[in-house]
Amino acid sequence: MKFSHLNLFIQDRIATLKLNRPKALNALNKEMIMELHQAIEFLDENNEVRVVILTGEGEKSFVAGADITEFKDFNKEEGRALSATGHTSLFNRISNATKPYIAAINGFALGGGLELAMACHVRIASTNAKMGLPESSLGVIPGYGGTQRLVQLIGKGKALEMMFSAKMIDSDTAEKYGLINKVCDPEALMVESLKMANSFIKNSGDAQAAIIRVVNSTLEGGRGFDSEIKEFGERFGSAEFAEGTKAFIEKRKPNF
Ligand code: DAK
Repeated sequence: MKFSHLNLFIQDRIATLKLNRPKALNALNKEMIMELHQAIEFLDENNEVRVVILTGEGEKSFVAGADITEFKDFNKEEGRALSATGHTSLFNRISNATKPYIAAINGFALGGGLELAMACHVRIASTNAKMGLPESSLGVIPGYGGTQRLVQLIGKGKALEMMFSAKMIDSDTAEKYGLINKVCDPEALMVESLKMANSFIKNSGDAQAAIIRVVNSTLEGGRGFDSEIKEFGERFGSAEFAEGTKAFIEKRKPNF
């Protein structure tokens, strides 16, 4: 398959899906979300592929969030609708995939980028990675499942601290919190990810698909996710959202 912002390689039953928009630190725009959706549909139906590794091109960034220039002018309805579409076409799609997804976090994983990594089933990060949900610094909230999946992974107290402070944490802290499964040197990231993928391939794919369904039957969907979509849309009408996104574009601190 050919994409503008993604590279897909398949070898020895492992697919590597690389986000490729390095000049914008792989920020997720609409086109990338659509391409990721197409790639996931294709990989889900491809019986040759047993595990998918999702990573970013370059050494600096996995995904530095949703593309701020694209959503800055949205109104409430556009924000709510795009959040709902993102949930179903990408984030929930990965979380409910029929095979394991490993996020290989090679640098910044911020906002929608960390939400993408959290939608994957497991995460390995390089020592230079930085993770955070900075949405409240833009006057918005995590809108792609982050409010729910961060709490599930690291617990309410630490998750709220990360969301309130909008600060990034390093890989060692993320490992201590349980946000990631493993840390390694940047040069070893793909080797370690392939090692983990191979350890999964040895076991039953049918059983793994069933494990994903059963684990997700209590953790995915439900009122928390619906409430996030609704509240996310509400933020788009606020003066603080206008100030937060304007400040980012003007490369200054917001005045809340
Ligand atoms: N969007 C657009 N462009 C981005 C970007 C982003 N998220 N992150 C970086 N870039 C661009 C920068 O503007 C810059 O472009 P040029 O100025 O060169 O044209 C280029 O990438 C390189 O970035 P920097 O020059 O800033 O690089 P630094 O090393 O100095 O800093 C950084 C790296 C990652 C700390 C910094 O770039 C940064 O703070 N980036 C923004 C992080 C962030 O706040 N991300 C957004 C989180 S909020 C939605 C659903 C969900 C969401 C939104 C909408 N809908 C349903 C509508 C989720 C929102 C988020 O993800």
